[in-house]
Amino acid sequence: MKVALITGVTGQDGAYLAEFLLKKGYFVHGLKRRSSLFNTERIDHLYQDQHEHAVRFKLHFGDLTDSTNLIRIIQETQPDEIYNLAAMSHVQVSFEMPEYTANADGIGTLRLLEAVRILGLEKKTKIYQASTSELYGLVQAVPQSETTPFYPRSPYAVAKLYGYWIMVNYREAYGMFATNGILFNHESPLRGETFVTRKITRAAAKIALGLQNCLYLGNLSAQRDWGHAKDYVEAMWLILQQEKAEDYVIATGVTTTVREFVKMSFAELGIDVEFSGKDEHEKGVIIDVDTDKVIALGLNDANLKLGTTIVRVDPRYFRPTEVDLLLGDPSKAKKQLGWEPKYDLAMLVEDMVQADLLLMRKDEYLKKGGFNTLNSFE
Ligand code: NDP
Ligand code: GDR
Repeated sequence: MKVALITGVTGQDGAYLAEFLLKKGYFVHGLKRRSSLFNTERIDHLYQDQHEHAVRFKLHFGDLTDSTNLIRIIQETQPDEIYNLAAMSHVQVSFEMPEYTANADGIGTLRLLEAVRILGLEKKTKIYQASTSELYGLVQAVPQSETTPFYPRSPYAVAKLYGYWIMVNYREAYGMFATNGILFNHESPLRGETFVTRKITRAAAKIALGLQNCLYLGNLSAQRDWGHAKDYVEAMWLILQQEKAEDYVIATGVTTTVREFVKMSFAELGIDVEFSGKDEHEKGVIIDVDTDKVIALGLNDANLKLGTTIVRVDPRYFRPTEVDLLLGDPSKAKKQLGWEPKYDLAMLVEDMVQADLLLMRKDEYLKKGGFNTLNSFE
């Protein structure tokens, strides 16, 4: 039985990848951080009590900032494949926590590679590094491929740049099977709530149900190449099944603005919106711009009126340095890995909006039933 170790198993990709590998018959070990509240919501359905079952899924407490812990876990688990998905993954937050981000996302990758080397597993263990389209940053050329130069635009991207190159270096220096998947944005109903797509689909569902009035966003003109996380975890696995360790761009080859994603999300709920046309991207100025207005109603007409402003821009969400345009060229992955995404953007939006609608219907039900979900210790 093949053995995999996934760092970041409690995150969006970790959850989909764990499920994918379990279905393929792997024994899956996951690294999870200690937290004061349960943080395994995304993988609870995969977990079985080891007192009652012969399990193939085990969790280990650990952290990418702790070398000795990583060495011990790798020694105990002797993985054939390591998927390094753990990271402080929020670009805007990395401006607030640059040192921690460098430590976890940059040096953390080095710690894993060194742990494998110290344990003499260089020839046994294949390693996948979660590299990112954020490496391209300031646009040099589009579409972005494996040969496009990098120009990172955030502490997150700079840390990931270190992670990328240390993988290449260990591959060349020690002959390790060390690979980078340069993945463009990928989303799902499991996406963290503060990334823009999930923020939009959650808010759209709430607004449609009358549970929220307005959605505040930053730069609506940013363009992203959005795919579905389910498709992207398959690519991670394919990358490690190759004869030779190489780096691959994983993307859809289609780019879309945040503004368009807003419109598609509301349209999924039967709500047509139009953009006011005002210039909302004015850095450093407090503006309250009417952007997307309801022009036609759908789902529940009682909750919305024609002409209501449902999206406003808040400069708080503008980034000190922005990545304006990402558009990937996945030709190499399609040709060499035989990778083909099953979801397009419309299917992704539908999946996310419908999942959030279901979630928000629970809140609506509680509200109608007279329950107050706010807690107090007094
Ligand atoms: P998430 O933010 O959903 O998950 C990140 C995971 O890393 C979580 O399990 C988190 O734990 C864990 N983690 C954070 N810091 C540490 C640490 N110091 N030690 C151990 N674990 C830690 O990210 P995604 O699933 O979306 O992304 C997976 C990886 O792919 C990340 O490395 C990300 O940077 C990269 N990536 C993501 C893309 C995307 O569009 N989703 C695109 C390209 C790259 P906890 O649950 O406790 O917070
Ligand atoms: P990104 O994703 O920075 O591309 O990083 P995010 O969804 O955070 O931002 C995408 C774009 O939307 C703009 N935006 C907003 N973003 C957020 N989060 N919140 C807002 O309110 C908002 N309004 C507009 C942003 O400015 C940006 O241009 C993600 C992460 O998963 C990384 O870990 C990964 O490496 C890259 O994708 C590829």
